[in-house]
Amino acid sequence: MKPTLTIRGFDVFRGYLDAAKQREIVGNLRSVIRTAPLFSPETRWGKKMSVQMTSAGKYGWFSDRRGYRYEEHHPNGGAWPPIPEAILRVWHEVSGLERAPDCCLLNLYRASAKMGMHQDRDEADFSWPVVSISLGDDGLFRIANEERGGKTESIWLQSGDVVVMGGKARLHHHGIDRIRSGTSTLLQNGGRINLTMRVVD
Ligand code: MD3
Ligand code: FE
Repeated sequence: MKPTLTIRGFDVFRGYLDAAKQREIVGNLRSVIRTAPLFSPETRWGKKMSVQMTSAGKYGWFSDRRGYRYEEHHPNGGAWPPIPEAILRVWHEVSGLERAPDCCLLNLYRASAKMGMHQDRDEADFSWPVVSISLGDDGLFRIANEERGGKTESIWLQSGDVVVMGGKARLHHHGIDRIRSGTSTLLQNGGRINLTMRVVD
């Protein structure tokens, strides 16, 4: 399948998930959150992130003053729930990989939440792609370079969009500048959910 557009090596599949599929996935996520409640991680500098998170899969992403890492347990001590089938299907379809991801990280952005520019480098092998699914309100996604600084490009990600970050793009800096509230009715309380599937080991 061909991406709608490619921006700095990121393949964007616009409207990949129709409304019914998006609702199915949101239903699955409600059960994930019941088992593994959302929390706001602390950065290395002890500041609470504005994004709320949880995970599904063998590993979940976690952060506190000790640093960024993957953990086999939720901060409440329980195992992370399995990654829902409908989400795994998207990974296999767009990546073409047989191997399943080890982690599905769920980021919830309420109206004023954002995510600063960063690289994802807590995984062991950067040759595996990362696949992202956007649900709910539009989010302004900013893409920079592998090196710090330099020119950036932005695109609005909408509910149902899927993005594949592989190859050289895997180590590009990126972030979410802002959320456009009220652009989607998918989530009862508004906001934006982003799912990222990763191979961790
Ligand atoms: C490029 N999430 O969870 S998704 C993240 O919308 C993250 O919540 C953003 O950055 C969000 O780490 C952006 C797009 C994305 C995700 C992972 C990447 C881009 C990526 C990993 C490597 C390179
Ligand atoms: Fe990231």
